[in-house]
Amino acid sequence: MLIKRPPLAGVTENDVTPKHLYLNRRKIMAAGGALALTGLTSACSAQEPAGTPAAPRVSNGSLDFSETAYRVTDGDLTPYDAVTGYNNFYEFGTGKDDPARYADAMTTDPWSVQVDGHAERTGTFSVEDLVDFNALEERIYRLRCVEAWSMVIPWIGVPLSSVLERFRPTSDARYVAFETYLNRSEMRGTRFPVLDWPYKEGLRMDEAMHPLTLMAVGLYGEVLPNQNGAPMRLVVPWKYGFKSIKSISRISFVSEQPPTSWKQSAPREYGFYSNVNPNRSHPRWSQASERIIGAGPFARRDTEMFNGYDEVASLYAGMDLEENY
Ligand SMILES: Nc1nc2c(c(=O)[nH]1)N[C@H]1C(S)=C(S)[C@@H](COP(=O)(O)O)O[C@H]1N2
Ligand SMILES: [Mo]
Repeated sequence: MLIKRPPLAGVTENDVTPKHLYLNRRKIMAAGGALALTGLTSACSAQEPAGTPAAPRVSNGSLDFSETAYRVTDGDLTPYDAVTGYNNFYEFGTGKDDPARYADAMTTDPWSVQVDGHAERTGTFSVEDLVDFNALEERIYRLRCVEAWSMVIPWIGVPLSSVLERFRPTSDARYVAFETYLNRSEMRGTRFPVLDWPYKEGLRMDEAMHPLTLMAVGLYGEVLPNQNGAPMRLVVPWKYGFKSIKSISRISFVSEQPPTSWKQSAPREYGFYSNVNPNRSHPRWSQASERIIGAGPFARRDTEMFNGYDEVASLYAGMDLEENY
């Protein structure tokens, strides 16, 4: 199916000729407020095999993402307004529109990330220390929420492996744990004990280093809106959305499987792995199909194993994924 890239507000397709995104330190600004409509549409008109992405071409400080879409997902892109208006970010409330309404209160600049544990380099780092802004890629990934809905989003980021390698993790680092920033005055949802704050997530090291795993800093050609996890968040496309932790402020290299917020709060419902699996129902609902957000009230699709990203299957060879949910 064709990937259609909807124009951003106030921009018609005719206005859009340049295929360039201009980067200005942490600001990702699309040229003229618009994106590579024509370029990306043709680049993504067919299902393409996953592979090593071409490096974005850089000229005069501008990046051309038109040929770098790493993995083309079938289905239309979710409209920008749904991507940024229908969110889970419980630190700002449990309603889907709470993050869009309240996340602006979060200070994202300056931002510091504590890196600790089994690595040769540890300490406190800025976003620029972690992410090479000259190596950004655009990747169109489907994000499948455990609540049985999904969105297809053009993310901008770098492979998480390129972030983690900077710290030279040692052989004792078998897992990597992440924490979200916590500021109770900026995050009104954290006044309630919905989860054990700060929000915590984790990956096995091989999952973290897998080339599909992204550290995202933008979407739709823009810097990440706060409600989507500014200034940087994970996107782990073969796992339920809650593994894709937002607004990361701590990264720890650890030897044991780390505690994760959803598993802690309801271990029978949410496991550490949380791979998208249509064959294993959530105790309270089926995972066999999903609602397509932004495509009308009745739009649904069948859920695919690993959310369709089959290339990760070998990570779980020999594991019982009903046990290790
Ligand atoms: N810190 C934090 N990260 C989070 C969440 C959250 O509540 N807090 N929700 C998760 C869930 S359940 C989903 S489905 C995705 C939603 O990402 P999106 O709002 O950018 O689509 O973020 C995940 N990351
Ligand atoms: Mo979710």
